[in-house]
Amino acid sequence: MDKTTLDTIKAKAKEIRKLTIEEIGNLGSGHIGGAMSIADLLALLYYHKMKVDPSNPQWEGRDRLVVSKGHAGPVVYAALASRGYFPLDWLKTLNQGGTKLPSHCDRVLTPGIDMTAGSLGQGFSAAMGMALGLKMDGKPNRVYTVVGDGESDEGQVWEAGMFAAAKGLSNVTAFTDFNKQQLDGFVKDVLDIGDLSAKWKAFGWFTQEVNGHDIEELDRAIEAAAAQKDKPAMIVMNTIKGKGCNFAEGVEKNHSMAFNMEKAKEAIAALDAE
Ligand SMILES: Cc1ncc(C[n+]2csc(CCOP(=O)(O)OP(=O)(O)O)c2C)c(N)n1
Ligand SMILES: [Mg+2]
Repeated sequence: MDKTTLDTIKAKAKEIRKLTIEEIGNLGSGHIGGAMSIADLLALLYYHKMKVDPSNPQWEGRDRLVVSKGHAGPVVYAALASRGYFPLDWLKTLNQGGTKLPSHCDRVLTPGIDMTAGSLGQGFSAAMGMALGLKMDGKPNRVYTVVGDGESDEGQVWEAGMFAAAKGLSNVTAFTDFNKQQLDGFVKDVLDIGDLSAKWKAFGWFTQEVNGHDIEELDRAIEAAAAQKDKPAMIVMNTIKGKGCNFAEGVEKNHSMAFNMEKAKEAIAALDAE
């Protein structure tokens, strides 16, 4: 990746973070922690890696993205608005009456959302079904999907994982947002998932582990995943829940937080000063 591209993606990741903080601050509360941990990934996917056409969200030739941890909706909307799928103004309507941007992703309401999610485990399964359909049709589209580490406590994730390996779904690139925290606390305390990479490998997936905030490392892992001929690919991203939001990063109770615009503006100013 050349320096100009890298700088652009980093700038977009920062923009996506700022839009997300503002969007949730405007509403007064929301899932800030798990939103911030995937901002770098979304910037890389939407601005560099995925084949998409924001002016035609349903374009048949597009790559698909299923954010199975559907409570991260606000950061996906920030990325979509930033990329031009819909006006930035829509972000002010997050989770309010009549909105097209509900707190959890909804494929019927929002241009650019490929799958409804929120009931943990289901989006990931649906992504494997999409990939099988595309493969059966001989289509070149890739399916990208993001699953949470707490979400990986769901048995359904592992059933879908076993299925994808058995069907040789090499058109899948999945990411685990391994931010070590879930709703009620640390993943290791709620239900320890142990060595995630070893587990995905044992399930027959081509598995890599990266720093999920290092754009270049992520980019290389996505390239290696795309080169697979007969296996689905899992990229376990070590991330920090709340990354880049000064009052959420490194905090124990950062899953869903209540905060106002004043606090949001302070966090945005802190990001700008970085
Ligand atoms: C089937 C199901 N059970 C419980 C919930 C409630 N819930 C929403 S988010 C969440 C924690 C998810 O943790 P993780 O996947 O680690 O998300 P992140 O840290 O990325 O925010 C829970 C338990 C849900 N949405 N769906
Ligand atoms: Mg988590």
